[in-house]
Amino acid sequence: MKNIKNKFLKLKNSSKKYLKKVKEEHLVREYLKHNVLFITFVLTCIINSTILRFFCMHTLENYLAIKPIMADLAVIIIAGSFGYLFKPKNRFTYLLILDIFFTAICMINSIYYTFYTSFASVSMLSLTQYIGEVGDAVVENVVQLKDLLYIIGPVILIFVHYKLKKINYYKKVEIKSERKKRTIKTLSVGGALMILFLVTLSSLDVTRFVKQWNREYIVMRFGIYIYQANDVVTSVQPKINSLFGYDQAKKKFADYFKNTDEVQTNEYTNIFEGKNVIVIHGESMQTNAMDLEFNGQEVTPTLNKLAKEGMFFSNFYSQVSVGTSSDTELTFTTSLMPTQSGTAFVSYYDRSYVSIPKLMRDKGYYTFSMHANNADFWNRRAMHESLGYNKFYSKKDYNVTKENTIGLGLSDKEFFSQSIPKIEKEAQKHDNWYSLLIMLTNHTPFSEVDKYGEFDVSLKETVTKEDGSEEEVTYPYMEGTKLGNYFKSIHYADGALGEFIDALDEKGLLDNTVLILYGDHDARLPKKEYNRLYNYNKEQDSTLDSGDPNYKEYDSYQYELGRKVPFIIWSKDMAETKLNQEVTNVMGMYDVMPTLGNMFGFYNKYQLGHDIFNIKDNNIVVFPNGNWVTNKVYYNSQKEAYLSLTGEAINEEEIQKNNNYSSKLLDVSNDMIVFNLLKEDNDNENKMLEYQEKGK
Ligand code: GP9
Ligand code: MN
Repeated sequence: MKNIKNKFLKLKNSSKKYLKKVKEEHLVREYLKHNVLFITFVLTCIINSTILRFFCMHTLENYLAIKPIMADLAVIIIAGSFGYLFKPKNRFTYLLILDIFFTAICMINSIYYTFYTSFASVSMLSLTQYIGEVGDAVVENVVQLKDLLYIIGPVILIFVHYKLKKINYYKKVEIKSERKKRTIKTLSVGGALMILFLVTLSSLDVTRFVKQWNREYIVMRFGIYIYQANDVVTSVQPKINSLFGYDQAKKKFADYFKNTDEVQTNEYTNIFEGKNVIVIHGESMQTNAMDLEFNGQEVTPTLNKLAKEGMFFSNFYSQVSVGTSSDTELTFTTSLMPTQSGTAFVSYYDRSYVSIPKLMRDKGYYTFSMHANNADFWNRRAMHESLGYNKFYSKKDYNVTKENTIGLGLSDKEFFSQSIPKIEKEAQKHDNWYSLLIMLTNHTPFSEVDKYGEFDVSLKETVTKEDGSEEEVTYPYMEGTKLGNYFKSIHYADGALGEFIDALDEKGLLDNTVLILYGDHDARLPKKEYNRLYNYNKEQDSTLDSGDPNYKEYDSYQYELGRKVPFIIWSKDMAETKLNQEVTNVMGMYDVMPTLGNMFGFYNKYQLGHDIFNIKDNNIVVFPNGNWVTNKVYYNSQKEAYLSLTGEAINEEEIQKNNNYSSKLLDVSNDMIVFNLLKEDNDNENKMLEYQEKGK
């Protein structure tokens, strides 16, 4: 301790001395005098990147954000520092090239943002059609004066250089032997700034950076230059991944699917043939919320009603990796698993997929998706096309204002109500249609509680007092907790869903329609709050002691198994039919495509899941991290531990067999995406369709 104190004092003294020296010897003035060109370079680049953020994201918080300035500055200084290695003339050329490069990044992003309200990605360069789109728009009105403003940066640098040359500045200040020293000193300043920036990052910043799906967020935290560098890495990585191992992957793939040719039927085969479809992507909806009531009020009355009247899969899991929402979309539509690195939506959007919308399209359906968020979130603009949606209604098709926004974007109630006329229009134009609506409001951090409407999550009890009179006592219970806020939020989303179904019915849009709803993933809420939920000690407003006779165990297994999400198939007239049932066999998102395929009459030879009505209690749900669950056992691959779900002893051989099955499945799935193994099949199929078309 004493040691640390001494060191601290030493550091304090030496920095004091240094500051004194700086003051006495006018070091700042001297530095400025000797580095005019470099300083001009730094200033023009940092002003450009700040202007870019200023034009794109107009909130006070964004204007004043220090993190992106620090990051941009560090990058500019580090890159520019190498200029000192050159003699002045070449140094100018070097800095000018850098300046033009940084300016180009700002300009391209500025134009891209004007058009797409998001930042540019080099991976999109292969999408020529978008360039075409942008090209047309450029002629019309996309390049605005503000996008040209950035050019002033390099112009100033050129101007300053010639001015300096004129007054013989370089000859006066340049000392050849100092070049290396100046480079190292400048590099160290840039490096120190970068370290300072890195330590300010939160874990959320880091995960968002890795996922690269919310580009605005990354630019706001990491600055435009780091964003673009990260974008290049994420765009190039899939290309590198697919360079090696193609032959082996192809062989494994052929082996895996060699016995899956025959189509199995059951009592639900073709039961929905010809029906229209509305798929609802229920953001962060968890099954455990459906079982709960607070003071006699259900948390999710709409979901409960749908589950009661329709087909409810109560032992159902999503299978997401870092791609969360987008991973679920992938697995739902293709019966493939998320990729082992990156996310399919961002890194592998240009692969060939066999998907529900494509197969429905082959059956004559018109397919469209709807999400009132930025179309570039999770790269949906590109990926929804790859997945076979004819049309994607995104933020630009909705009226989004400050008033109707909650959390990430347009509130679910508004989203649904503005979607109705769009669905109506499509329904009038097309005999058969398939749609996907992606909800948004029930998204972490569930903090805009005042916008969710009234839903009390306290505990109210009526007690009889000594004099016989009754009094209502309120205990805080889940009020003020994150889990409590989640219940308020999902209650809001559930209400929005209820209103939507009523409105659809009023318009007659439910008459020949099947509604399919899934929760996209769990809400990732703290385990200890579930402990409070299930073990509330109202007298002390705390959690019951584990020794208490009423204590219900909620360990990490319970928590992991509690991540179930609802999956419901519902239509207006289903309550009286054999379809009205609860399916309790364990099922995963990858089983949806085979199960629905049988019901609607389409088939994907390369599905990884199974029709739940064929596989029944023999099913296994594999998670991207290698965990898996069956009706009998849950296996955690990180801990290499398992839990029997029936109380029966578990056979080690079975664990081994399932581990092998899981790792094979995950490998094949990953290879299919990375090496684009479905391309040939799809190409052949397309040729077949063209041939049939021509033959008509
Ligand atoms: C983004 C939304 C949320 O548009 O779908 O994605 P998530 O954070 O849940 O993956
Ligand atoms: Mn989600």
